[in-house]
Amino acid sequence: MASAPATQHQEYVGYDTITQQMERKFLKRGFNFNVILVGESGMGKTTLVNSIFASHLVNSQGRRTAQEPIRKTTEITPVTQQIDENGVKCRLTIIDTPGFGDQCNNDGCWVPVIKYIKDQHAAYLERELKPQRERIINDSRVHAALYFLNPGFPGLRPLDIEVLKRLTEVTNVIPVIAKSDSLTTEEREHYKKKIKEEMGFHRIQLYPYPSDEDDEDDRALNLGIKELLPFAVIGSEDIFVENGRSVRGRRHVWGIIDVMNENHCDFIHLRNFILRTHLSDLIEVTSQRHYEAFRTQQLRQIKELRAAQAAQAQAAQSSVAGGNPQAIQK
Ligand SMILES: Nc1nc2c(ncn2[C@@H]2O[C@H](COP(=O)(O)OP(=O)(O)O)[C@@H](O)[C@H]2O)c(=O)[nH]1
Ligand SMILES: [Mg+2]
Repeated sequence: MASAPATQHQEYVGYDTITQQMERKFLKRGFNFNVILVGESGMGKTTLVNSIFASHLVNSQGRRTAQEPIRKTTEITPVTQQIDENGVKCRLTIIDTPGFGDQCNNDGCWVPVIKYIKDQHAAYLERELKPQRERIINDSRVHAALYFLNPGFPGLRPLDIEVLKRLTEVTNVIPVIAKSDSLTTEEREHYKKKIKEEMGFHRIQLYPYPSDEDDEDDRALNLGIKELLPFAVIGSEDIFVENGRSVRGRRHVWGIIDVMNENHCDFIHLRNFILRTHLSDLIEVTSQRHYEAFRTQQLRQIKELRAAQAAQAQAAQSSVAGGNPQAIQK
């Protein structure tokens, strides 16, 4: 009777350390994260970003007191800062855009924003196609767009629909209801429901997108996020001490709204979503979905242009040859 084969002894070879090796490389290299802010001026864009990245930002630009004049962003302004958390270096670029809907005629007010996003894709493609390309291409591609909805209007305005349709084609859009402290709980829920329905009706495709790579946990997480959208947020750059506890909030005559309290608003969910659960995915999806679509379209156009030029050159050559019988005999 043949004896059973001895169980094979597996020697530890150590390839499981690849995650640590990658982590070391990543720590040294750091990463870029680029967020664009889109919405009307005075909607709390600057305040929200400063609230999200809190103490990490050196020069916060929001208004701190009611006396400060409102600063108007008249052109697209990217501001990059290197921030560091536990040795992980992030080159964070916040791209502020001129307020939407501020003009009597808002036709085409989204054009510079879309152009900016496409320009970053074009710059990346150009560097990628260089014969001697850099080992690590500086990534200025926009990884997320925070879209600020006005709390004074219950639903999507035609301008929002127009902008969101175009914006979702080029980047990961995260809609937020700005200054949601101005809404009652019922209004907030009604507003959210209505916006979700209208987004569905207009086929506005929001991030996160379903992926074949998603497992059960990813699906559950993304479903939870979709339920929350649009995030009803409150921003503040002020810290108060209440019952011996530091609170980031807004002081009103009746008390302090705690920005971090999930019973008050979705701020903490938005922050966790962007930074703790989906940061790497936002970067990856930008590259694999939005940039890839741009790249395919550009390369196809270049190919078509070259084919047209070649056909033109050939036609010109044969017409020259046609006019000169000697040329044919040769
Ligand atoms: N009530 C309320 N006011 C806010 C909120 N966020 C910002 N603000 C105030 O709105 C004003 C404009 O904010 P700012 O961040 O400069 O708006 P931006 O023009 O969109 O960048 C400032 O006075 C802020 O203090 C918020 O969530 N709720
Ligand atoms: Mg601002």
